[in-house]
Amino acid sequence: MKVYHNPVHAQHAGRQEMYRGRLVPCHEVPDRLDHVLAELRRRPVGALLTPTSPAARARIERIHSARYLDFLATAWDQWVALDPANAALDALPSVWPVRGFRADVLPDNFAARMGLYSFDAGTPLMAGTWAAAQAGAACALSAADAVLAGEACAFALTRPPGHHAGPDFFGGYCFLNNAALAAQALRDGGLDRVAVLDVDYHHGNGTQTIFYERADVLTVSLHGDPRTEYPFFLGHADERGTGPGTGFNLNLPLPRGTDWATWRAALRSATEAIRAFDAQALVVAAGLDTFEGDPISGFHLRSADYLTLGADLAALELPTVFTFEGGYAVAEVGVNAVNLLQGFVGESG
Ligand code: Q9C
Ligand code: ZN
Repeated sequence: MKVYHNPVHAQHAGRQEMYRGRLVPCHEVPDRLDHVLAELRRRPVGALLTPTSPAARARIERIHSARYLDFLATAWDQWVALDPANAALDALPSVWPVRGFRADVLPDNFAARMGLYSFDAGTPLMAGTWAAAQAGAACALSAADAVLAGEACAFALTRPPGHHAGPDFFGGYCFLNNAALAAQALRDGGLDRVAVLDVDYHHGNGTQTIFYERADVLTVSLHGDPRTEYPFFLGHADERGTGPGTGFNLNLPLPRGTDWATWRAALRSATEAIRAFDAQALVVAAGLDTFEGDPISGFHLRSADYLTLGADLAALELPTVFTFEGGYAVAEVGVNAVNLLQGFVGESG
């Protein structure tokens, strides 16, 4: 296994997110990735690498719109231009175009543009966000390229995470959709059918939206039921895809409190769908926030369960790219992530 880690991830370090009327400390912190790196140095599963080249804009545009990327690239400068004192603050959106508003007219106002390109007030943007997100995309693309070159599996160890980010929006701590970038890179590298399996606690709404009308990328997500769990407005079982994509999205929502036995039974439905699709490669959006100790989630998986999960995924016998998504029990996220990878590679390491 090749592990591509993001050397500039810590340039994205949000201070606060909006929660129940207050600004509270961010859950998605640089320490998360550092714990995974530290555990990988203790228990190596393969070579620790950094991407050899930056992510080409053309490869990112396979997933994200040009106007969204232009916005992300300039957002920090626009924020500071409003007031030089803003340089000491994170930018957070506070106004959104809901049903009936127009999304086609690009507003001059910066707050309006933040809202146009986002869906929550929990995802701060700061000076280093764009650099970190781009380097993360490079990790995802390098991991896909390694698999295309014959590697059995590769891990994109990056933050900010990606699975909530859509074609032209950020949210859920995500800016660029690393799993979607990897899946598209596998398609562009010549594979006809790619499956994305999202095991993060939260529904992978960005990935679902990106591929919703397509039959060449099967998207499957196991997650907390959106009736009660973030991101609330997508992730129901009746969302099966549309147009040519009909039948190529599978959501497996589970109630808060779900334990490993029930979760694993749903995983079996997911892997059966991936087999039936006859996928040629797999992208796993590897969130570790299904852990019993996660501070913002409600499933009860234990650290040892990630070893079994890794082995269950390996049983698909597909070339596999993992992307690092959620997981906010910071002290345990390293052990849990490396258990997943160790379970996947097995005794052979
Ligand atoms: N107080 C990922 O796991 N906020 N994103 C929930 C917590 C949003 C999670 C409220 C959670 C986003 C990649
Ligand atoms: Zn999550």
